[in-house]
This record gives sequence, C-alpha cells and structure tokens, in this order.
Amino acid sequence: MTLQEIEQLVFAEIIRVTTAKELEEVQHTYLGRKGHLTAILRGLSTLSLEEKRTIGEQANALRVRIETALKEQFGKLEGKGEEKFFDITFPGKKVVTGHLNPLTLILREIEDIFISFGFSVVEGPEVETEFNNFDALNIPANHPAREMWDTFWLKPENQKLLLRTHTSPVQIRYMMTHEPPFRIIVPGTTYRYEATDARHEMQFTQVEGLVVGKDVTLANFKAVIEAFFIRLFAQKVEIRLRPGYFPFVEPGVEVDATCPRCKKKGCELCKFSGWLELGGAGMVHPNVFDAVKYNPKEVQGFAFGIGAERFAMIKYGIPDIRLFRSGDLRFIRQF
Ligand code: YSA
Repeated sequence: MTLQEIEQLVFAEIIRVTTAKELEEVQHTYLGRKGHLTAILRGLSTLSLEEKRTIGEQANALRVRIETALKEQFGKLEGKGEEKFFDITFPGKKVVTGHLNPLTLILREIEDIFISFGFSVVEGPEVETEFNNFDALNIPANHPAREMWDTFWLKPENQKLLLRTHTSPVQIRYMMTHEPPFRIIVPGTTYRYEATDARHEMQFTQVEGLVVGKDVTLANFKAVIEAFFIRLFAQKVEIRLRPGYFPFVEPGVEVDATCPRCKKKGCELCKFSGWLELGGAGMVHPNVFDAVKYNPKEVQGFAFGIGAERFAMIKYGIPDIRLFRSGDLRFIRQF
C-alpha cells in the first residue's frame, strides 16, 4: 500500500468503527508490527537518500495524524460495546456507616417526646456561677445541702465559677429572661467530683424540666412524667412519688417507676424491688421565684431532673455507665 492509499482508507475506517475492539484492529492493520505504515517506514532503508528524506517525513507525519485520530476515537468509544455482565448472586459490599452514641439516641427520643407535649428545648452553659448553681436555687453558702453536689470549682481563689453540678441553674437563667407561662426541658452535661462506678460518672447528662403558670400542680407533673415514661418504653407503667429533699422545691419528691423489664416482679435491673428511681422533682420553692423576681403568690410550677444515661441503660440494657464515654468502638457499633 502507498502512503496515499493508506491516507485515503485509514481515517474513514477510524471513524466508521463502533467499538474499541474494532478500533484496535484498525490500529493493528496500519501501525502494528506488520502494519501497512510500519512496512513503509521499515522499507525506508532501501531507498535513496533523497527519497528517504521526503517519504520518511511524509510517513512520520501521517503516523502522528493516525495516532491522534485513534486516540480521539478511543476516547469516544471508551466502554462502548463491552459486554456488561451483572452477577445478581454476587455478595454485596458492606457499606460502612457511623453509629450514634446511645446517649445521643436517648436524648433525641426524650426531646421528641417532650416537644410533642408542647415543651421547648433550652440549653445553658456548662461553666456556671455559684449564684445560679446554688444561691438562687435556695442553697446559700455553708448550707449543708451543698454537700449533695460534689463540686468542681474552677477558681478556688474566689470560688465563683464552677462546672455545673446539675441542669437546675438553667431554671434560673430562663426565668430571669422569660415570663410565664412556659414549659421547657433542658438537656445537658453535668459534672460531679465523685468516685465512679457502674452507675456513677464524674461527667454525666441530665434533663431538667420546668413548667410555670398560674395553676400548675404536682398532679400535672405526675401525669406528664407517666405519659413520658409510657412513650419512651412503649408500655404501661405506674409512677410513685416519695418524699425527697431538694432545697429548690417544696414539696420535693423522688420519682420511681415500675421496672419495665420485670414489670414489678423483681429483677437485677431494679435490684428485685420492682421499682426504678428516675430522678428528683417538686413544686418550685417560693425563694427561687423571689430570686428571679417572680411573684410566688401569682405563679406556681413544677420542676424535675432526670439522668439521661440512666434511661439509656434501662432502655438498651447497658450494664455500666462508664461505657458511654469510653470511646470503645465495640460498644458504639452495637447501636
Ligand atoms: C430535683 C428537683 C427539681 O425541682 C429539679 C431537679 C431536680 C434534680 C436535682 N437537680 C438533682 O441533680 N438531683 S440528683 O442529684 O438526684 O440527680 C438527678 C439524677 O441525675 C439522678 O437520679 C441520676 O439519674 C443522675 N445522676 C446524679 N449523679 C450522677 C447521676 N448519673 C450519673 N452519675 C452521677 N454521678
């Protein structure tokens, strides 16, 4: 084949083919070891010096143009005409996803339930003043009740700032800036300087509740906490209020619910008592209303504080509170 014949044929063939395999054949026909253009290039050595120069130049220029056209056409045909085989019996690839800490799960659930009851979710800072954490909650300095909350003081030299020991100081912050009536819950991290064990951590999570209005009663609280517990555990429970002491409420109560695992028969979870402690509650003390400049003769309200880890432990059967913040992936991957 002459250079002219090659030129006439090759570009038409390159454009005509419809699969990469066919294009490879065209490439092979012209540029392969025994290809038409390769033969001309190989034969150059037998030509005169003058012919070598002119034909050599033309042949090399043609080779470059053919290679460019091939490259372009390979790009267009990429993947076309290849056999597509999909084996539907082939095991799928496991998609690796992250996991939510059960604490996050329980907090989302608790918030959703209270929101559906008409509550708003409010937050407060973890670094608190002594006034909000204690004084305004009717726990003045030297009051023996301060010992109920083992405190991390941040500035021992003036003892004014601390890591909040409960979410109750957010009651003060909220009431100082809002007027009743309102219903709020306050989920948040709290800190206590105490020895850890399977049920106690230095860093844990509480959910505070506060409802203030004209005719709010402790009976309202009992109804709310019972409805909440039934929603969270999807079963009927009994709620029991026992007298309890918290300086910021009067009367104060400890709240128990019948054990959702054994249904009051007695099991390891409830230490064979049939009852689980949920937290503390009561009617807001008039001194607290005084501290936030509410008139205790005009408004009344209930408040409560529950431990979020405790609810997650009951709901998900978690045996040790220290697992929540252990960073152990074997634990997290179960949720
Ligand atoms: C009481 C009356 C109110 O009107 C409002 C709130 C309260 C609760 C009060 N502020 C309080 O902190 N009470 S408490 O010390 O008994 O804690 C409440 C819940 O937090 C406990 O029932 C427990 O579930 C959890 N808790 C307390 N210390 C803990 C802990 N969880 C884990 N580790 C600890 N160290």
